[in-house]
Amino acid sequence: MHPLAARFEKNDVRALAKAITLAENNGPDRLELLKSIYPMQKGAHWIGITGSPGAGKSSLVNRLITFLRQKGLTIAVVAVDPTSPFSGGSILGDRVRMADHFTDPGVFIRSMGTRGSLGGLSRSTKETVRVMDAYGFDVILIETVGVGQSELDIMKLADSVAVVLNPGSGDVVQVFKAGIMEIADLFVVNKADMPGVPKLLAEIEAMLDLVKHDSPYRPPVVQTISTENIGLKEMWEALLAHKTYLIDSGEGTERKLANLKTEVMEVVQHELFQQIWTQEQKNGFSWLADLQDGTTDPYTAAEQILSLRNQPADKKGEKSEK
Ligand SMILES: Nc1nc2c(ncn2[C@@H]2O[C@H](COP(=O)(O)OP(=O)(O)OP(=O)(O)O)[C@@H](O)[C@H]2O)c(=O)[nH]1
Ligand SMILES: [Mg+2]
Repeated sequence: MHPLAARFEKNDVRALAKAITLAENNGPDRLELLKSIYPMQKGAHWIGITGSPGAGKSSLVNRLITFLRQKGLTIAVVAVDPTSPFSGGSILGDRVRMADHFTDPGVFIRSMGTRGSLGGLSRSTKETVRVMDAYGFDVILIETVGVGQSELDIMKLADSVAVVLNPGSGDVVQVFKAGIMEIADLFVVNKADMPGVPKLLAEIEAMLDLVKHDSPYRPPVVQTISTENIGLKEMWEALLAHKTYLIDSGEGTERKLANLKTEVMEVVQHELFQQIWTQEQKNGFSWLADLQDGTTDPYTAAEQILSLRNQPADKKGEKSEK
């Protein structure tokens, strides 16, 4: 077993933080760690929380943490910011907002940006969530702004996806266009203290009639005012009901298998890229000069890189010696 994983059993939170960093930073024993972690997972409820910027996702997460802590549950949060290469901006706001929980050992918060994930944000998010699950948190909340394909991919890894909408925002059209509708398991009408709630509710129902008319599961809609702790109980009950549905219908198993397939292919893609990158770094990107001279083209160069990878190790040695 990887030494960091072994320290999980003693509830060593520094080992948890280190393990996530190792998973993110492509350390040499990254795969060893992840292999140790995988069977240690305890089956936490993975909950995705998505919605437009400023919809109140972080406020909801923050209040939900307090609510769930009162029930004796432990919670980990991954705040993903795919739009920013640096963990600044809105994540900084989240950190401040979630600071209430900083001293609580039953709560662990981690923010992630695209930095370090080499374009595989959904893969690295999944690895982080798995590490958190192995550590033993009961609930894992994954917050991300729902704007693009990478966010959609991230949300697909969750057991239950909550989409946060606001009255008077035109959110429904956005959600529909972005394809989020299909992956939503719960709609949260947050800022229900603002005008326009009945209109938004009608829009959501109309959209559900269109998209989910032949689906065995119709996502429920709950109203919240996160700033006043209103609707959290209903939100939590809806999430629990969805988890029960996943188990009873067998859909949970199906989803997990589909996700595993994607995950393996993502890992292959990532590891292959890492190998080739290392190989080319060693060879000093030797084709670059030919490209500059115009004696080769990007496609031939790529072919040569790939064929070099397929050569037996001894031949590779010969090549790089010359
Ligand atoms: N009136 C009202 N304001 C709210 C409610 N929930 C959140 N807000 C406010 O909305 C603003 C945005 O809240 P956040 O929780 O940061 O929203 P977010 O979705 O996490 O934002 P990003 O992470 O930047 O996308 C804050 O000023 C909150 O105080 C609510 O129920 N009612
Ligand atoms: Mg936020």
